[in-house]
Amino acid sequence: MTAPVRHDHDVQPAPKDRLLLVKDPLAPVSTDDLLALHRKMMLLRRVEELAAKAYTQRKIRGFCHLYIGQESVAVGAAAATADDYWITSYRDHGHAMAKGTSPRAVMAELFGRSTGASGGQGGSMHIFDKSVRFMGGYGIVGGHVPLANGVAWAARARGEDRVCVCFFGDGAANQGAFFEALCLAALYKLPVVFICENNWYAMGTPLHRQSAITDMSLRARGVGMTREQLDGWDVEHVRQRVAAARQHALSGAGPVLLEIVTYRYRGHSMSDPAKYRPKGELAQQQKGRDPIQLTARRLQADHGITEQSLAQTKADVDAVAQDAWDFALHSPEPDPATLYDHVYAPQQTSLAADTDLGQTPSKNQDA
Ligand SMILES: Cc1ncc(C[n+]2csc(CCOP(=O)(O)OP(=O)(O)O)c2C)c(N)n1
Ligand SMILES: [Mg+2]
Repeated sequence: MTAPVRHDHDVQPAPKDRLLLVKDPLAPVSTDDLLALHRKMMLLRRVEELAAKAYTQRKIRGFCHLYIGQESVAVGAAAATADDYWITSYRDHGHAMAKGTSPRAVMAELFGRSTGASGGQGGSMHIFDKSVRFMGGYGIVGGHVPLANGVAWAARARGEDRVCVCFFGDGAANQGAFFEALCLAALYKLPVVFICENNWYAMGTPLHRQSAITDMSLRARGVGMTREQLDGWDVEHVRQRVAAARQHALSGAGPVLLEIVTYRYRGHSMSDPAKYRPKGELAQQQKGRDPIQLTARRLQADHGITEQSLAQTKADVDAVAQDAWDFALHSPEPDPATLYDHVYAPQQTSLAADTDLGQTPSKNQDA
């Protein structure tokens, strides 16, 4: 008996819910590794506390979105994807440092100095560091999600054993480009790990007022993508589940959407006093679920680390952050002659030389 012919217009059953089944692929974290994760989270926080101070002193201008409270997500993810590509939104200082960009290069970028990661021409929202495969922060909500597909496509085409990790917010998961990118990524089984950092708010709008469903990982279901929702306050747990998602995506089984639930302590940006939060919500989060406190308690209880040693780590981190401030402050501003650099790609690329691209369009092409 031959199989029934399937016509494209036949009604198909809804895609099955594909949950991420890969078990924790990494060995449990050692004391040294946990100390390193703890230190990195503290560094992200301290650099951003200084950035907030610099902003109020008008040393940093323009937009400035802080990542304070969410550190366990980027730091845990970095421990599982050290050699992979990353791309993110405007809330990018923590991501860049977690991926390996130096605090000096981040702070100098915030100060608009030529020694910054993007030569001082990007600022807070546009840190970029190819040397650590950090493919940038982007200001258009959801706009970078399709770019993640391109990065992953290129990595696969070159035969690299790498995924693209794409971070975005709960608000971005309601944007059109996000849906289109998810659809194509699933269709082409691209090696992307999409990470929705659900920090409960998009600017001042709480999640339940942006979306009829509040489990954002369900966005994967309609396109047949594998998904998982997890709490993001425990850096060790984030590390394990991002490693699982990476393994799945690299196996050829297709991309994964991880929704990692977290919380931001500051306003949306430096100009937002965050008056929309219910009373007591922030204090409750800081007291019960702070990722840095959680790791500190674990280091003491399960790894025999003393309070004195943790205090020393804090002093070391404070010094590194202060050094970044001093470096930024004493760095030169970009040369005005470079103002228009990097706005457009150079016209004469090898591609342009081989094709019609880059040639002046004829009158007919103009029409
Ligand atoms: C296409 C687009 N629409 C609106 C904005 C204005 N805007 C900037 S951030 C933001 C909220 C995004 O929230 P979310 O995705 O949850 O990220 P979070 O800021 O919480 O990290 C909005 C609406 C924008 N930058 N781009
Ligand atoms: Mg949000």
